[in-house]
Amino acid sequence: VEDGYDLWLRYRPIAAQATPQYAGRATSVVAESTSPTIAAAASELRRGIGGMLQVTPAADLRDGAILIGTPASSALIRQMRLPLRRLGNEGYLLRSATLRGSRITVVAANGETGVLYGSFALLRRMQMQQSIDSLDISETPALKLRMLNHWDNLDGFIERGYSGKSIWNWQQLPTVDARVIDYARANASVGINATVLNNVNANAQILTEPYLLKVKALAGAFRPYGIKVYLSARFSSPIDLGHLKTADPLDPEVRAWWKAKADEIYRLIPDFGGFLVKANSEGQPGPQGYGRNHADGANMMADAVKPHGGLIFWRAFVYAMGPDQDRIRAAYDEFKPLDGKFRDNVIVQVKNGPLDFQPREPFSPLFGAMPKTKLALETQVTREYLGQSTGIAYLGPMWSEVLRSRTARPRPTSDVASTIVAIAGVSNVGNDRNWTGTLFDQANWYAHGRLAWNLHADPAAVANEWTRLTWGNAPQAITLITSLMMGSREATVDYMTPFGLTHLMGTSHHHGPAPWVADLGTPSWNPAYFHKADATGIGFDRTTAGSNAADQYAPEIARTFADLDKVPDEYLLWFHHVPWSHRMRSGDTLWNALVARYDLGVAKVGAMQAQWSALSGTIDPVRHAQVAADLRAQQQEAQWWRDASIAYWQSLNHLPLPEGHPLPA
Ligand code: GCW
Repeated sequence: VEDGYDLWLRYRPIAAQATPQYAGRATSVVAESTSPTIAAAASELRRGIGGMLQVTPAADLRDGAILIGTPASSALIRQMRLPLRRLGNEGYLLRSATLRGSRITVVAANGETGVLYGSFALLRRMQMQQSIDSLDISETPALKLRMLNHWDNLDGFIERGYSGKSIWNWQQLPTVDARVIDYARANASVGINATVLNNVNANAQILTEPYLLKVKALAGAFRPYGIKVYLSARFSSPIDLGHLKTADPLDPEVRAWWKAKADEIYRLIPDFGGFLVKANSEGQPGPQGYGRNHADGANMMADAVKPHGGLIFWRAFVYAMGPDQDRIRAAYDEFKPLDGKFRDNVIVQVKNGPLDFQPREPFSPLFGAMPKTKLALETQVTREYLGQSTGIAYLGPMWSEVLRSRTARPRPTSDVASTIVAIAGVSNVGNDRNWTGTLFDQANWYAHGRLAWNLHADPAAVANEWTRLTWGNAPQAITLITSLMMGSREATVDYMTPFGLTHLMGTSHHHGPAPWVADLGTPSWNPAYFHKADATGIGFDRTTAGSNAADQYAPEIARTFADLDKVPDEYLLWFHHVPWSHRMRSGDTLWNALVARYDLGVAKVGAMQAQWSALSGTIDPVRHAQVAADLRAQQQEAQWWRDASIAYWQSLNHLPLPEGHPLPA
């Protein structure tokens, strides 16, 4: 049944007419080691080849064999003297060769995880029906840390999860179920090598022994797949777990408590990754409660895990909750002065934009501004602010836009990609049969991994790849689905928050429009705080005349953003407050352009529906119908956003609808 469980690892039989190129290929899988990772690689190859070619591969060296391994654990590989030196621990080499008279394919690496990654890469080629003759391919990951962050609570609820409940079955653990292994396979297939199991709004209980024993079981299940386990730690754990009266990071007892806790964890899980911490953010406890700063807190925990090689991911998601400050300035204002103050095993984790995972934000000015600090880019794979489980929004283009954004510092040519050591994506995985709620949300999990592996990957190429793995290789389907995906995120921007508008979603659940909300107790949660619209104009002035947040960027970038003549249209209302009559570069007034942009967003979703309809008959009916239903919901949602937004703006500006705008249905 096509229920989506297999994700992009479907390994369906390759149609007879496409099989000849694999005749005499993949006849055998040869592994000279039985280590868990090599065994996982060999078993994946057998499974994939069995599925696609409908044969059971042998295990000996023969014509058409696939030989996998590392020089350390395979004499055959060692003897081939392959050029592996530059490939690090996780890179791999795929090469066609002749060994002892047999024509074979070699999957070789320095580290066993590299062999696993190479095996997935070889399978991917076959899934895409590409030739596996004359191979000479080597790849290495751009970043060492390619992570998922689960916002899973211990009771199974997932904060901002739209695909069921947590796949961590805390009742059943430490017995590990098959799904956990399939999760690890999926991650390894796209190179994800770290996972934080629990919500950053953390429950201290995760650090108690009963839970740690369960965490140990998960770590054991993931280890063969090259995935390290991390935990979100609540800063007040020493108090919450009933041991101390304070969590002051400079208190010797507190420091000793964390050290002992780290020692306990590492006794159970010697390769434990470390902690992720949300501190002094949205009510979470943190060092500021004791008059200390973020570096004091992070360093104290870093010292505890340091002897074990552990890391601390310390989030920079902090903001003013009051009316007078510009909320988006906060992370930079607090963290920039701390550059150089963090231990070398601290990584400051910065959301892609200065606000909060909106459909479009400019990149966070912290990227490039803390050259003496390790930074991680945090993205949200789950679509909290982009429609959640409605319709399609492929986020590859968004992440790529961020990664390619020029920071112009520390070097003139720096971009965001060049300023980070890790990427962490807030996971969209839940226990829905298809893992991610909608089938197309699987693409976001996939793209997260592929872009973390190759920061400069073309998101269209990633979409193309995922499409072929997920929907098959029919040329018409590949073209249509890829193009549908590539336009889908921009469509959400157009119908939700065009021209730099932001944070207009419904209170707390963040689904659907609510630009009229202005009375929340926390001022910087109000949509009205962000759009600042009234009878005369709209937008947030972040130039020197306003909050001056533009000035947090490198001078050259700041000048562009702060200059009304230079700011890109997509950031206009993010940086400027302008009259409704403001002339856009197109010559239109802002009001007319805004209405047209909402219409465009709605039209784009209509076009996506038409593209999808054209595929009926090409795609299995069950999955086709599911996506068609998703897109119908998105059509309604797009109209809802457009009509509600326009009506609300009109209630302020009393301007007539421009000609050509369809009246609300
Ligand atoms: O986007 C906001 C979410 C919160 C989340 C917070 C964060 C985990 O609405 O649900 O809390 O960001 O990133 O800490």
